[in-house]
Amino acid sequence: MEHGSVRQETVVKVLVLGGDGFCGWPCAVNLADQGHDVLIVDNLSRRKIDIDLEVESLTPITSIGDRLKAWSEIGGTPMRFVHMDIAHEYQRLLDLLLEEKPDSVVHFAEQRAAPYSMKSSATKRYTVDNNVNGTHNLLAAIVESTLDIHVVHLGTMGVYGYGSHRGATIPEGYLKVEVPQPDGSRFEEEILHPASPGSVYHMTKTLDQLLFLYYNKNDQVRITDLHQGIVWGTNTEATDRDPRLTNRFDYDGDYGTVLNRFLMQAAIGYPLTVHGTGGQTRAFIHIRDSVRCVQLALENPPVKGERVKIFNQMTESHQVGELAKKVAALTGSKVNNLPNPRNEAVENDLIVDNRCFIELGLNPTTLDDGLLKEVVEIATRYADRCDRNRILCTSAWTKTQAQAIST
Ligand code: NAD
Ligand code: USQ
Repeated sequence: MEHGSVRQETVVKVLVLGGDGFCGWPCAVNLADQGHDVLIVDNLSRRKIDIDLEVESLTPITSIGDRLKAWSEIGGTPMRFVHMDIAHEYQRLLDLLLEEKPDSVVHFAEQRAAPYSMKSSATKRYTVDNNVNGTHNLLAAIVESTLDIHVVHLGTMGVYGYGSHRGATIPEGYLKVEVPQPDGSRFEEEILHPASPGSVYHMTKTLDQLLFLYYNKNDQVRITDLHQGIVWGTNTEATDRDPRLTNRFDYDGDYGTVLNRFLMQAAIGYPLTVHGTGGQTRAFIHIRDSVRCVQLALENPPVKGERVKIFNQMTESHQVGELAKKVAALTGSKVNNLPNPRNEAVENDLIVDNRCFIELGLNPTTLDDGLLKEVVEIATRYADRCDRNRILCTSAWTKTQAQAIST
């Protein structure tokens, strides 16, 4: 087998919704690399938002057409592409399902940046409309098609919230609770973990969860919801095979996520932008592991009638301030504690149960394995493409934060 990849014995047909994005593209490439029949569905809205925000991926990315051509030219199992807005083209989505009869759909197609979702009423409304409609259209279309399609959805660790969990371990989606009765008796129940979103974007993911719960209960739609942490890194072994396959690297104040931003900032000698004290603890996962987890989820679908499977898709937790210190120690960068544009807890604990993926064989890439390599190979190579004016986060959660960051 080329490049040492292992092909699955059964070829499955997979639609990858949002397959031109940061997580979706390497995931689609990986599935094609396993020999699966991959059809990418994307409305290219992420590329259009870059144009609106006047920013570009730090890495130069080619068009979706060139990406697919390059993949075929280097001998990859060809992938197809359909330009479609899943939130607003219901009939086309239904027709596509009926025509293609996929075994599975991986759903990445949402507006995923918390700061962008908090930028203005327009971006709040866009995020809710796009994400909730997109997910609902998919579920309604699956039911209308009468096909038994497994949905793998990319959710977020942020549905659990980042307040204090008082040292408790966050379970994989469901929480066992004891309900006290007036007569003093108690009964036990397993419920969806209470939602506590920290942005309009995160709120849409909590709404997605209810849509899944309902369609699973009412129509037995088979669903795996992956509660993913912050993804860092850029390429996978497969997207590294040709420069035209390179993945995007967002570093700007709206779409850049914290660790990749710190790595890029270190590469250009910009003081690391820690919001507040840096006491916020978050969950992280490398893009290589994210891709592998999606594959594992596809290979281990729930059976008909099983409740929604929820996996915590993360490999390690870190405090933002500690991460900055780690990157600074490796690179000699300065750390800058800035007023926080977000309305979030100054400090929180985060202990996460991620047994499901570990038991399925995930062998995590830790920060210590890949961090320096990432700084040197990507951020430094493309440092001259960075627009320093786009680094600071300017989307404020409320007027209070807007005032604080403007002074
Ligand atoms: P991204 O913005 O890079 O990719 C999303 C893709 O979906 C884009 O290509 C976009 O054009 C497409 N899209 C959006 N709305 C669409 C619509 N209505 N119809 C068709 N296509 C549409 O984001 P990403 O970082 O790849 O994230 C993918 C998913 O993973 C998101 O749902 C996100 O919430 C989740 N996630 C991401 C991270 C992370 O750190 N990047 C972490 C946890 C979860
Ligand atoms: N932060 C800084 N400095 C920065 C950028 C961010 O201190 O320059 C802080 C933020 O204030 C926040 C934390 O770092 O406390 C994480 O911010 P982020 O932008 O890296 O991550 P977030 O907004 O939570 O969103 C990202 C993805 C989203 C995904 C989520 C997973 O954009 O799609 O759902 O990570 S999670 O965080 O687990 O909810």
